[in-house]
Amino acid sequence: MFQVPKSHPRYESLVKREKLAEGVRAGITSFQGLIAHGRGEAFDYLIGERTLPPAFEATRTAVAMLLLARHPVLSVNGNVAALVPSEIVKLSKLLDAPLEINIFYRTEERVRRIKEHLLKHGAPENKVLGDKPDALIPGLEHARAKAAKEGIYSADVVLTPLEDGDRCEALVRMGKKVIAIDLNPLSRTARAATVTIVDDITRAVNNMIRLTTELKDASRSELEKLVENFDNKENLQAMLRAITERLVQLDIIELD
Ligand code: PTJ
Repeated sequence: MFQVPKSHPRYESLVKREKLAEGVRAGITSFQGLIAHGRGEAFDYLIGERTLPPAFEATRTAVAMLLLARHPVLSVNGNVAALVPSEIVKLSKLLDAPLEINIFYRTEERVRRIKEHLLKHGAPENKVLGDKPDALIPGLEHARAKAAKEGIYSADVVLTPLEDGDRCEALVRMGKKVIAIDLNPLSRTARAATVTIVDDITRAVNNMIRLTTELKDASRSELEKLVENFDNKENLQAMLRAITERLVQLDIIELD
């Protein structure tokens, strides 16, 4: 792996790129995953590479929803496995929610490698699903339809980081609550999800770990209140406003 000097002003961003490049070399991440990350980076530049208040509010709501869930499942793709393997395993343990490998550019070899990678990062074998799919999500014509009956297929709440809009919409049609993590507030996924966290996956998952620890002893009614008071459309609008206000303050654009 290329050693990024710690003193580099874009150290964190360059380390993420290295993790993804290493993910491709290890057969975990798809080549297309690099392009998807580049799109995310562009939005993160506009956001200011930090968690903005509406994103934090969405994260808190997402955690409340996961804590209230009967059967929560965390979906893992090639980018998630490369960028936040130990963090996603930690979150899965804190929430007692299984991980399910679900990838768009599916090959059985890549599924196997992602599974090995998650096990290496401490996931218990029986908490990693997706290598033996036995159900199909209705309405999808690509490999992301493949699901585990005891996993995403029967889940009531699904965390889907870096998702494509198709499956997000299909899961919502099945009556599930879908939590997306997507730096692009304009994406189809962001619009279709029940809760969209417009934040970088690394920051979002770390915030989720912290908030799960904070909220795990809260009463059901407190958690329900957090969920009821949240409106995804309003939150996305607040994110777009926050981005625009930031750019105006930087004197990059002028609004009439
Ligand atoms: O491993 P696979 O085969 O499942 O492939 C994974 C990718 C990401 C390639 C696949 O799901 C895909 O093509 O996704 P899309 O449709 O490009 O959507 C990815 C979304 O994630 C885009 O809207 C990006 O802006 C966003 N994104 C990219 N990097 C990050 C991100 N969001 C949060 N954190 C990031 N680091």
